Amino acid sequence: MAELKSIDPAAIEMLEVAQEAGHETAFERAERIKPCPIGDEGACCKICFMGPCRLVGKTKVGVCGATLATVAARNFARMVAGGASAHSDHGRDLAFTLIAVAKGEGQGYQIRDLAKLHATAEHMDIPTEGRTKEEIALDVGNKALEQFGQQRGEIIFTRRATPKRQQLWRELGIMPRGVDREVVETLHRTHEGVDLDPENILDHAMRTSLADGWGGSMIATDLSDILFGTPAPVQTMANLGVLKDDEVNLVIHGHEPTLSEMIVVAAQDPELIEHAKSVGANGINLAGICCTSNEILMRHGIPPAGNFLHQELAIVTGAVEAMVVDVQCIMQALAGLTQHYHTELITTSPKAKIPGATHMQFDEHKALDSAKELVRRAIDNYPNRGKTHIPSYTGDMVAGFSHEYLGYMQGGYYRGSFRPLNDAIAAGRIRGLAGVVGCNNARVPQDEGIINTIRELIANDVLVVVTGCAAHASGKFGYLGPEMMSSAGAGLREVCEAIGIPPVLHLGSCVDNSRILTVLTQVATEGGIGEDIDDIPGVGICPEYMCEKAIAIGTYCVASGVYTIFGVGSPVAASEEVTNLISEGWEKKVGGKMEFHKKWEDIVANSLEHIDKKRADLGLAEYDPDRFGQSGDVPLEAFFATSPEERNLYSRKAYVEVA
Ligand code: XCC
Repeated sequence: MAELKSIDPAAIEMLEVAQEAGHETAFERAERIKPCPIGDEGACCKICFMGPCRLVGKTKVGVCGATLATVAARNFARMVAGGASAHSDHGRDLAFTLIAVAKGEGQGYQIRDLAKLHATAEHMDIPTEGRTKEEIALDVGNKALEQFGQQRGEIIFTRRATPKRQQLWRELGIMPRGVDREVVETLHRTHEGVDLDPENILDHAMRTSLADGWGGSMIATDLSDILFGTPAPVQTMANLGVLKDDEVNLVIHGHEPTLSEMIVVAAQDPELIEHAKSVGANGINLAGICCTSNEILMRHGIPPAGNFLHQELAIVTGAVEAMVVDVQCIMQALAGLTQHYHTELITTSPKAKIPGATHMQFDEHKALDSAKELVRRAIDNYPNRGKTHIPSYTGDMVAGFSHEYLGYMQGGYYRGSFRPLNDAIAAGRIRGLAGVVGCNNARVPQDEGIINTIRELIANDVLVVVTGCAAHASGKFGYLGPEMMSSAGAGLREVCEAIGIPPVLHLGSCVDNSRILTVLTQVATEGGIGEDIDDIPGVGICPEYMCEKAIAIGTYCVASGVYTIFGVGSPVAASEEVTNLISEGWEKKVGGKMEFHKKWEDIVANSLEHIDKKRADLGLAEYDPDRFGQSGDVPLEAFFATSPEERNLYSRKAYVEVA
């Protein structure tokens, strides 16, 4: 019954292959292991050893007297802290890398985007006049590091939010002070017998999430752009069909761009390519899974082999010589599964080892050497390859829409603005905006919620931005290609044609959800559709969430003013009080609210209703699907007829101008 597990034909095909071979994947395990009905809804407290207390039936409080609302709120806050830690630790590592590069100790790396370095320095009050890029980068790296350990004051990038929003955070006492401080305080408050007021716990969850979105994640995005280049449109393909039968396939999986960037360089090394040929392969083929994939996709057009639930399926093709992983979203099952294939699973982070995998620790000071070693290892494994089965599915896609590029597309490098977008929203050509982000979850059919939601939204003239595994899903189904223009509503289509963008824009990895915060703030400050994020006719959607990071992202979106809807089910469903606190309660406080709707139809309906309500609140023209006709021309085709160099004009130009 593979059909019910995924709507992706490549996944269905590979599940059958796995079944025939007698190998179990997450899809089957999810069927076999039913979720614990108590923990599932947030009603289990295992914070102390008088428990675990299960607050069901007649049991209204735990041994210590903790109520269901307190327990559910604590569980929720701990998820936020877990997610915020993951994103932020990633940001911290990039700060260390930037510092190493500034000191000339980062082998193989360089500062790629000077414009972004200068812009970031400016945001941090770091002088740039008459200083070398290394001097500036060292200060930026150190300032970024300070944000983690800072004990008082405000995380520096929160000043990128609208003045109104900053003021609100201060008044509510949820302005984040330092990344590590907020996370530690969450763990303290939710320790046995500390903060027992659900509302107070949840307020601090917002503060912690803001330290992620406007802190750790934003630092990760900015420093990655400085080091590896700010993305601009790239064309490629997505899905398991990008694996090659006659080449060495190296799949990079996880989240951090540091090592993968170097692997991209190493894979082009003529000596290594020669070596690949010497073992009988036609070349070296890189592909990605999860967000490491998004990082090298956005900047180099390296094709994604798929999203979260594709990691095991990639191994089952028998065509992967090495799967190199760093941190986050890596299933332990890979270790067992690779035992049945020639694939070598290689862990690279001291923070993330897997029993049964080969560990080759990555050192950013010897990055290129480490990367070459990994590529060589994959090549050496090619002769061990047995029977392969690569499904032939791929989707054509465009990625690489940084917020800088969006500004550029709407007015050029010097006059980049969000005016055209705001005008289109005000006029009703674009009904509203939606971010569709996040994971796959083996408890729901893979990609079903993501794809159906996006399809309905663009048909209803909602411009969609995507990140993370939702972006991979979009790519696999061709939703990121120019052809999708024809599936958009007439008004949206007109705008996309005029600006030259597809109706679904890939903004990057999960930490790059910080780009969405920046875009929304720019839209709000541009004027014409309100003055803060919660005025904008827009929604955030995570149809198939599975991890704590998604909850952290959702919470910082809400605290920034976004109506945020999750699919799958609610982790606080057991407590009506908490359910209300994070929806109506948070809406009263911060203008955004969090809801969970299992069916994608309900997600779409609630999104459109909210967008129309915001339009009405702003006094904008009522949305009318028939007002705008189809113009018939497709300038995007002209866009794709240009050379990749021309399309990368912005990055190149920025580099040249500032240098
Ligand atoms: Fe992981 Fe970022 Fe979720 Fe995909 S989307 S399953 S977090 S890779 Ni963020």
